[in-house]
Amino acid sequence: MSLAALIFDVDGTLAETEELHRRAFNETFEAFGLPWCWDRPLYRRLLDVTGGKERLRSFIDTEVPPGGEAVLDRIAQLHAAKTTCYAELVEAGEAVLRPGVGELLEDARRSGLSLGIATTTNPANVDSLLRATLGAGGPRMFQAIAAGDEAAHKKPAPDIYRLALQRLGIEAGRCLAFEDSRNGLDAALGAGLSTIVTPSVYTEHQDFSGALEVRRDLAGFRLERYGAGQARRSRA
Ligand code: XBP
Ligand code: MG
Repeated sequence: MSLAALIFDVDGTLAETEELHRRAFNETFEAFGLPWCWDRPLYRRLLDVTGGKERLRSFIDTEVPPGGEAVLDRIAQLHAAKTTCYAELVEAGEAVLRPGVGELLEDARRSGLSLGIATTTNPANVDSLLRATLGAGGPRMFQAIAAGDEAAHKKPAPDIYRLALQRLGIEAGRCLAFEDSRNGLDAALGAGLSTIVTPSVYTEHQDFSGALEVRRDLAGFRLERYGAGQARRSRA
């Protein structure tokens, strides 16, 4: 069956953004007067929980940090402040597309494929990243964007990918997913999607059994190998 759409995860896949998220969390903790600082080893562990709000709650429950109890009923407020901080970092040009991503998006557009996004991060973060890396028209390159709390259950649940498929109006068998993490791979597989994995700095240690292919990055990725040409021919 010919390939009709590509669906991309965002954090770690389009760009190595988790370092910016970690910085945004730490700057927000400081702004809220919290004596917390997530270093890289701790953040790697915390990333097992997807969703910034859920990650914060899990940190408080499992690490029992000073002042944690008092934050539990202000998590949404703290997370909103973190999102603003993250947007400032992205808009300052701190995020760049990973190798091959820009070229693949352009190749997909030329091949007549639809483009989708299925991410745990919130819609505001998607918008700021796409504008910062692809220009003002970046968000419009994607026919379907499914993000954050739009899904009842976050990755590894398949909900966000099912929502992206529904918005694209294309069956899973004609799509290819791109992910960087085990949670993301499980979400995409759960939605019936063949998945290409490009591990990121925070996920390179993970097991990606079940992936169609695991590759260092998307440089030199050839759509023809996955049936894009058939899509082009079928549109001829
Ligand atoms: C990665 C996530 C997100 C980000 C932080 O999303 O799990 O929670 O770490 O963003 P994905 P928020 O890999 O699915 O793109 O604070 O907005 O959740
Ligand atoms: Mg990711």
